[in-house]
Amino acid sequence: MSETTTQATQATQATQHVNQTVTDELRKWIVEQAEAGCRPDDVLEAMKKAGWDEEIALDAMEDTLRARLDELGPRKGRGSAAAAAAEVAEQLPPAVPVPNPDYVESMGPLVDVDGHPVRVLMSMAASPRVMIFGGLLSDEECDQLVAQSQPRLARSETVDNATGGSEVNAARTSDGMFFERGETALIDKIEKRIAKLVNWPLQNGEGIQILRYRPGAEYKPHHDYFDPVHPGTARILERGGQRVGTVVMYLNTPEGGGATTFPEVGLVVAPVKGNAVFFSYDKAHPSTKTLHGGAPVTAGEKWVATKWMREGEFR
Ligand code: PD2
Ligand code: ZN
Repeated sequence: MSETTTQATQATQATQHVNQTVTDELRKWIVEQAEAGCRPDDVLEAMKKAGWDEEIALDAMEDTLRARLDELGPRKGRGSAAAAAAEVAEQLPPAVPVPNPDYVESMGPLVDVDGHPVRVLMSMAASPRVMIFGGLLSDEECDQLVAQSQPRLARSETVDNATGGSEVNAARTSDGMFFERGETALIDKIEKRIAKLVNWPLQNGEGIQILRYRPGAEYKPHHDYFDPVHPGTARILERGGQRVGTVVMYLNTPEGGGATTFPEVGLVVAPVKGNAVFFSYDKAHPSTKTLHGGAPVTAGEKWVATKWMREGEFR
């Protein structure tokens, strides 16, 4: 371990907070490390060793060093803090094109998607990019999706990071199934509607997944993109590259609980039959702030249909 890393470890331990609150003391220490020429990777490692969550540590470094750069101004900002901040920024994967609905406020709240009216209930431009749609699916379409999927439900699996296969996971206590793309006339119609709404090729969509949550079931916060550091990811990316967008459609209105939450930004989306939440992520990185989860269902059942979109053709 280099000398700067040792210093970093000691200093981070001194400023550690079990509740992961980024204090002024920690920000001061991050700036000191950068200005002493400590590499951002070493600072991050030291913070992780001291018990900081990686995502919180990365965010704290980025925010602190960007703020320091602004404080120093354009000319003075060419010192070591600037270099360190640039290095943090450069470690981010490049941004890629993402699905994006054609919507501006001046259009009014109703968007016509091939004759099907969809209501824009909320639009957040970035960090995270999120839109909430009312009436993306009709009540009959929701009921049909539930009926068609029910006989094929099995305990949900999530991606096994080591192999790229799938495994049953305690973080996801729902039952689910996948439709093939275009498997039924209804699926085809809904997929075409989504492709048009979010301006993304039909061929880039994975097959729609249906999930049923019973009381107590939840989907703990996660990112929908595949983490590039996991060994199984390369295999998954062979089929169309990264995921770049998600549409979660609510097929019923649960009696209690079941909201879709974005805990980093305090956003809670109420599950309402026929409505949907859309979000996109232009890099496979927590800086997109797309960490999201399905809160526990407290009464009744919750049914959703999820459409994930890839960078390229999914086959
Ligand atoms: O059911 C949900 O609310 C939910 C939450 C988080 C679904 C997904 N993620 C998903 O299907 O990716
Ligand atoms: Zn998700």
